[in-house]
Amino acid sequence: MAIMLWLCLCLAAITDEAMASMAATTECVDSRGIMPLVINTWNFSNATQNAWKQLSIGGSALDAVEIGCSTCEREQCDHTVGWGGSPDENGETTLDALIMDGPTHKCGAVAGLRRVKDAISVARRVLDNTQHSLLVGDLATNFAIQMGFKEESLTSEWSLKTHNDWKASKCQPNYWQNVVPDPKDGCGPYKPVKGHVPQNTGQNLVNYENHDTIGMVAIDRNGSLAVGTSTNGLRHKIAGRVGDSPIPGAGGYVDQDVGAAAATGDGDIMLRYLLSYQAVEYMRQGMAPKQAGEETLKRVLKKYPSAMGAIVVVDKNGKYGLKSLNNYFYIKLMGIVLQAPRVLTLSEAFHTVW
Ligand code: SD4
Repeated sequence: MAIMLWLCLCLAAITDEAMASMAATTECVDSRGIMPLVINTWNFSNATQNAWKQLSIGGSALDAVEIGCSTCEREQCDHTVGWGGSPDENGETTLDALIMDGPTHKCGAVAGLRRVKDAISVARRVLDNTQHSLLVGDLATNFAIQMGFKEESLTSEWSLKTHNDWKASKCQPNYWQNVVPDPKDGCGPYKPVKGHVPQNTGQNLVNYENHDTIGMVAIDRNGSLAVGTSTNGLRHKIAGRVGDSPIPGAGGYVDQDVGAAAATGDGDIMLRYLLSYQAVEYMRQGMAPKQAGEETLKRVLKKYPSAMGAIVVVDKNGKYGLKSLNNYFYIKLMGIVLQAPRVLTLSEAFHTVW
């Protein structure tokens, strides 16, 4: 009976009427107090809804985050997820994705995946069909082909134009430092300058034009947690660069006994702090999701006061918190939470939760 009631409420949640009704207040809790949830970074509502539909028909959290993230890959969300976006310095789009399962603590990830569009599903194959956690580059492509995925170009008209415009503007901006010729004034190839001292330039290339990884956390009706991420990384990245998104503990992390987190933003900086792992560990020590997110990001700010990034933190009971560095999440509509039957934009969530 409880399951039936749960199902009814959840199915109601995905009707247009319910989606539009921000005033609905009934919560989708079963008799064990489990509150299913989908939450993701940025305003990728089709991804959220497709993940939610999966939960509503009794699907697992793991399936929900795969379906949610692959929705964005297909839609090429903001040109920053999926094929045809964020060309690297050679003009190629490569993909990073991670999927992690709470109950088994297994994960599957791909980094620098070339010529295959379905990054999160390839990551899922790593999780399901291997004992490994992370495959990279061309060899990840070979694995994907063996698993039945199609090999095809990831270049789009948009990525081609973006790359050509960048070349025409003397390869600005770029991520080089301590090299000659001066990377602020021209394209490579570059050579290292001898005897430089490592420095934090404070340069920030992650901004409105260059962001929007999907990071998604789901809780299903059995209370199982999962997290997924998918991105094509940073625009004009140096070929071979991998960010935080496919790295367990950095782009996403889940501990079934505690909760989960997913991060978005300047992955070169953020992965140095293993932000998602840290947020979950803070919750293990007793912090609420909101405080865990805050404390985690404070660590970044100490050394990188102008860093751009954000984190979504969820405890195993479905309480969530969102926190961004330097108003990163305020750049535009930040994301979506679906905790049936109420749809909450993250901007609203900020007001109600933070
Ligand atoms: C990366 N963290 O590759 C990703 C980019 C991102 O919002 O999240 N942008 O560094």
